[in-house]
Amino acid sequence: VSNVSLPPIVQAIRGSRRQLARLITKIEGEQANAELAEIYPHTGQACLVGITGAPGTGKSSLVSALARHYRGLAKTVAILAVDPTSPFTGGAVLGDRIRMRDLAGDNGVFIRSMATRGSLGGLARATANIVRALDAAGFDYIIIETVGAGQSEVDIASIGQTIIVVEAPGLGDDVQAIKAGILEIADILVVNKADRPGLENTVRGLRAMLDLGHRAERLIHHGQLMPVAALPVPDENSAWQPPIMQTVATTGQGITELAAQIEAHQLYLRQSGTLQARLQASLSAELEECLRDALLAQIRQNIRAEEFAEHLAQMVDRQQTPNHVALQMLRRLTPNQT
Ligand SMILES: Nc1nc2c(ncn2[C@@H]2O[C@H](COP(=O)(O)OP(=O)(O)OP(=O)(O)O)[C@@H](O)[C@H]2O)c(=O)[nH]1
Ligand SMILES: [Mg+2]
Repeated sequence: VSNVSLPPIVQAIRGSRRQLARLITKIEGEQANAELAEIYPHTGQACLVGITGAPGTGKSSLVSALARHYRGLAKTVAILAVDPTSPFTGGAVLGDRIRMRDLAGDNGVFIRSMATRGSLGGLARATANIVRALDAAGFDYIIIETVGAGQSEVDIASIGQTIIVVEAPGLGDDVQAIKAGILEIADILVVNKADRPGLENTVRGLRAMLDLGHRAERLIHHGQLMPVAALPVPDENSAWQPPIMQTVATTGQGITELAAQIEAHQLYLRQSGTLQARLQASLSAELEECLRDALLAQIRQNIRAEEFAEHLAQMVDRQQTPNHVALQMLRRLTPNQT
């Protein structure tokens, strides 16, 4: 039976790569609220893996190796690169393209790079919504690559479930390359390029930093509108301890072990209730963001330019505080209230 008569969004959900690509382009470029509402009930199935770390540590190579591993298990994989320097964006050196080639021709793999500019509502929200599209399209694994968490515009920790932080030996001062903040979001630490000299130092340095820091359970830090069930606080013994794995992404060494740790972490997230708690926290934060946007849009619609200028003048003249003006504007939206 031909799919062609079905609505594009249904085709995307049922596996049309062309319609999926179109949907993603739409999400990137414009308001896609109707589409997002339609795919939303189909989300929540995929395993979301975030891969981050300093430039050149081998993130893309690792993504490819993991994707190959999952394909070997007959699982489907979507790869989202949120990184202008990534080989996935096409700025690849020849070697990278050759390594990608077997993935690119595979129907069970979908590779997409994010346009870093011009995303409506910001790159972070576009990324989260594209992950939803990939999720609805039924990919078993969605791997998101971002460069240098912490400085990145995209908060990978609030999008991914299992966060892998990649380090490599011989990148300047071994452990200095890793910022304390990035360790906090790591569920799994990978020392890639384990075939390179300096491996022992890097691993030792990472272990020392892990032992030093109390690893606070990852939280969504944005303000929260609604009371959200507190994240479960696991006792010392049952809490997840981020393992330090060693890989050679270019040969596949250590990839099976890494995949096993990803499974273990996913199991932990589910059994401890952490996955559910994080979902509540991030949805609550997203709702708050949506409310803020919608309210602002309504207020802008209701306030004429002259009126705004008047308010502005009053604030400048120190007659009215911004807070007072804001409340006045808000009252205009809800005239029934006193
Ligand atoms: N020796 C060695 N080289 C590796 C390994 N993994 C990746 N490389 C090489 O390191 C270089 C960078 O690899 P990428 O996978 O592009 O690294 P990346 O972290 O994605 O880089 P950016 O996206 O630019 O930040 C490439 O030339 C890879 O071939 C490894 O395990 N061992
Ligand atoms: Mg890369």
